[in-house]
Amino acid sequence: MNLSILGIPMDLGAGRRGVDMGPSALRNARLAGALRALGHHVHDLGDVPVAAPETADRHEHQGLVFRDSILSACRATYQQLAALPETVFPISLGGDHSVSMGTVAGAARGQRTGLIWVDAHTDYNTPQSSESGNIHGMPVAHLTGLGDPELSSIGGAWRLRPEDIVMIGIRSVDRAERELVRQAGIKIYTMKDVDQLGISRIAAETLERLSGTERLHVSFDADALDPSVAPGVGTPVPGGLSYREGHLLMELLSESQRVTSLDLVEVNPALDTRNATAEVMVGMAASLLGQQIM
Ligand code: HAR
Ligand code: MN
Ligand code: MN
Ligand code: MN
Repeated sequence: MNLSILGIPMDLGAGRRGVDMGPSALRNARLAGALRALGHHVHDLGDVPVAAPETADRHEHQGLVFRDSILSACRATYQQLAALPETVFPISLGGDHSVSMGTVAGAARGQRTGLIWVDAHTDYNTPQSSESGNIHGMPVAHLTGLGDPELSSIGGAWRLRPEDIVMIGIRSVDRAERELVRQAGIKIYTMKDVDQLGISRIAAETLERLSGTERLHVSFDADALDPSVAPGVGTPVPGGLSYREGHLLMELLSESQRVTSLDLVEVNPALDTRNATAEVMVGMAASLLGQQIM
């Protein structure tokens, strides 16, 4: 496959600084080399320009922290990805999870797209429901058209349908956010579901549910994994996916040959131990893109 890597070194959407170093950490963990070893042609597009928090205008546009700078970076991300040929598989490197307002819309290329959101959090807050004002808790709501009108139209008139979203690994949802997710009808597999059903069944059900979509995007937030596996994240939540559960999910999605784009987000080297979290995430990408045990 032709893979294109795009970095979005942005931490403006998160409450803690440091995820802007995520793209460097993932490249240093030999992302491109690991994917080339699987036979892919890998092209690195470099990084999207992002304002630094020290110079960006923090002013809270209707409670949205750093909204204008995040909008600019997500628009630039969208434009780069939307311009790629349809046969190219984009891998976007965050950055905090607000980057996905640009990556999912761009990777969709205007087509009906299924979204597999692997995360401890549902990231379905609106500006009204958010308790923090941090935009990384809001990207999915905006992709479905809720919230700030400009953040929700980064991909023009394109929208993600709530019935085309599946979330896996969930274990931290704000009170008002829970109501929004329920109302939208998004399919959620909490960690309780992972424990009870197992990843194998969840992967099969997910693929079945999203069988009507033209494209399939995996957005992998490092905090979906248990903090013992992925310590370098800004909002760790105990009780996450094990190393093998993460890999098995990626292996089963890979076997389907239906996935068309990927995000690796929320890797925070400032909170990490010897780049372990970036290395684990590179392994997840390799499993999604064909690495096999035998
Ligand atoms: N729900 C909280 C908020 O909206 C926490 C946001 C989640 N943080 C992330 N994204 N790392 O998944 O502020
Ligand atoms: Mn090339
Ligand atoms: Mn997230
Ligand atoms: Mn998260």
